[in-house]
Amino acid sequence: MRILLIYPYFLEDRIHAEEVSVPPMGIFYVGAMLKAHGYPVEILNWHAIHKTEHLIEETLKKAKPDIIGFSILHANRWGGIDIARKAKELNPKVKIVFGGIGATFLWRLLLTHFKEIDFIVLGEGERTFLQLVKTIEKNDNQGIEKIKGLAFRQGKKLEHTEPAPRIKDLDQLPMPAKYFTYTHVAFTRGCPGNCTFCGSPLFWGHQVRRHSSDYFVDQLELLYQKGVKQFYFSDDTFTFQADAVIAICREIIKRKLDITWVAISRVNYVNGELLAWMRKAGCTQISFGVESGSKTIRKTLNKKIHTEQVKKAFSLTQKYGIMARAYFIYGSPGETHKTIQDTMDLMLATKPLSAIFYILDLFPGTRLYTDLMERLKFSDDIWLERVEDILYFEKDPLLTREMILDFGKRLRGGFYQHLPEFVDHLELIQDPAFNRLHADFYSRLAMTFSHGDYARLKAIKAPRAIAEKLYKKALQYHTDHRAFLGLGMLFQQQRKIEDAINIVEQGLAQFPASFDLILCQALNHMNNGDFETALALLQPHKDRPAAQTYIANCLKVLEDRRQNFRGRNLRGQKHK
Ligand code: B12
Ligand code: SF4
Repeated sequence: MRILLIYPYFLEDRIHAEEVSVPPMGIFYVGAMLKAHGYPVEILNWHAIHKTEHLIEETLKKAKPDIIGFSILHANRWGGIDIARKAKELNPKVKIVFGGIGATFLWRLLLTHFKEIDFIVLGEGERTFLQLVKTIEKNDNQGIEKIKGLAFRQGKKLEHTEPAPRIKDLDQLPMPAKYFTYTHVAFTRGCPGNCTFCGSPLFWGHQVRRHSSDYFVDQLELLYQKGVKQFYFSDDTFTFQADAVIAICREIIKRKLDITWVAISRVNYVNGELLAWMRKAGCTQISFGVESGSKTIRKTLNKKIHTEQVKKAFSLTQKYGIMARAYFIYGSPGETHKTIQDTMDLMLATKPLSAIFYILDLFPGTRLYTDLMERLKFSDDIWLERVEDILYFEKDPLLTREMILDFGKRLRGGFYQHLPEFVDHLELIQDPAFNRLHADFYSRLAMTFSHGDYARLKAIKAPRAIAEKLYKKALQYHTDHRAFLGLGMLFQQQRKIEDAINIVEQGLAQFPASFDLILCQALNHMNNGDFETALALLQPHKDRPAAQTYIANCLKVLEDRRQNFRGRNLRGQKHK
């Protein structure tokens, strides 16, 4: 049995490509389950394959799969359908299986209208898919009906079996890191929340299941050994069980895993002790769903959090030097200029250093969607249109596109306008044990202003001045490689070459082996016209491609100078 697992493409390009470029974590779990049972599996991240379309056919022809499983989030279902169609054209016998949150909630529609799909795995996929593969291998058509958590066609009828019981002990799942390398990991499944716009509650259930701390850290360690240093913890509410998270943090520290990670949580699931451990174990950012400043809208969204909890969680998180990121949603039922002002007020009170503003989206499997469907009397057939998604306001006569655009502009504008104040307002806990971490926090933040997202946004005034201030703050706490380099590069951009040389010199005294600092210093000297010093710095690194270009530059200039000098001398001699 040759099995391919494919993460298909979305229809629209994203401004932030990283939102869609990483395959969902689940595809690795499903793949690991098959590998552990001896099946050859290949995972294809085809989020951008439509840009080189010929590769689809070429790859399928070469791989000759017997089964293809697709990981479907709602918005990439058309990519899955297109690829499935092509695969069936090439080999009508190939079995096409859709799984994932987008397939689970639309299984009827997908099986009714898209004959190229043979099976849909409903919900948690590992066990059901394994059983399906075994059954297909045995050619056991009767066996299909005994597999729990499956939907399929039988003649003209659609069938679905009873839901598969959720896996109680997640540690029983084969560890994906033994077979694959990836950066997104999840400790838990399920969320204590029950927000009306979110598909997670119905998909995963309300009971939060989790791995043991050891399994989770073993996974991190395996990936770390394979070279992964930055992780994205994908849990809905990573900090759901504080003691388990603290155990993870202790273990990361004990095993000396030099990693950084970001996580998602709810404002009512953090406290000082927990945040301190998280920071010490490498956490750099926590994203919190704040959604709206209007209590009425939060109620409509069933986001059970209070304004005071939001403020407290943000100030506490940032005190420990963890970037607190706010997710806001606008364009919700009942949204008006007044409720947008409420959101703005909450944002001003919360002072996040990062904020993402989403327009409320309609997803099958959410209460918002089901309620609206009942109220407006439409059916799942709306998804037969070749669109990625439908935004809530498109279905609400009280909201117009113009209003939504204006809301978004106001919120984003307000955030960028006030961001410099939020930065000034930062107050970190004063504890020498955190000095090195605080330096790291400030220099990371500075970097977003000097070279990252904030550097590119016109709406933010004087980002480089903010960066300079932050880099200097970092160095007040501790020597920090990123701060030396960042300042060096900033000064270089501003043509303050003497300042740049000074600060990089200080950096090199602390980090003499840093090639980045050496390169920066070499450039400083080149900018100063001192090519001999630059060359002397670069020569020991002549094996590195980045050094080679500059070495060639220096040699050329020095040679030209020599030639000129000789020319002048010769001309001078003739003159005499
Ligand atoms: C972390 C996260 C992100 C992260 C990382 C995403 C990633 N690629 O890993 C970021 C921030 C980048 C992100 C982006 C987006 N996300 Co998101 N995200 C999540 C979140 C919180 C966790 C995902 C996760 O790791 N789950 C744990 C793993 C184990 O589950 P899994 O991947 O679903 O896999 C299991 C099953 O689905 C199934 N399965 C999956 N694939 C396959 C394949 C086969 C063949 C089979 C048989 C089974 C199967 O079996 C797996 C194991 O049991 C979920 C909510 C949730 N809890 O699921 C939302 C969620 C998936 N995201 C959502 C959305 C809308 C998005 C975006 C479209 C947002 C945007 N505006 O662009 C993008 C989509 C791009 C993308 N590549 O994911 C929605 C999806 C709704 C929908 N019906 O499609 C969710 C459900 C949240 C919500 N609002 O309802 N997301
Ligand atoms: S939005 Fe977040 S808190 Fe609410 S149910 Fe979904 S994952 Fe949980």
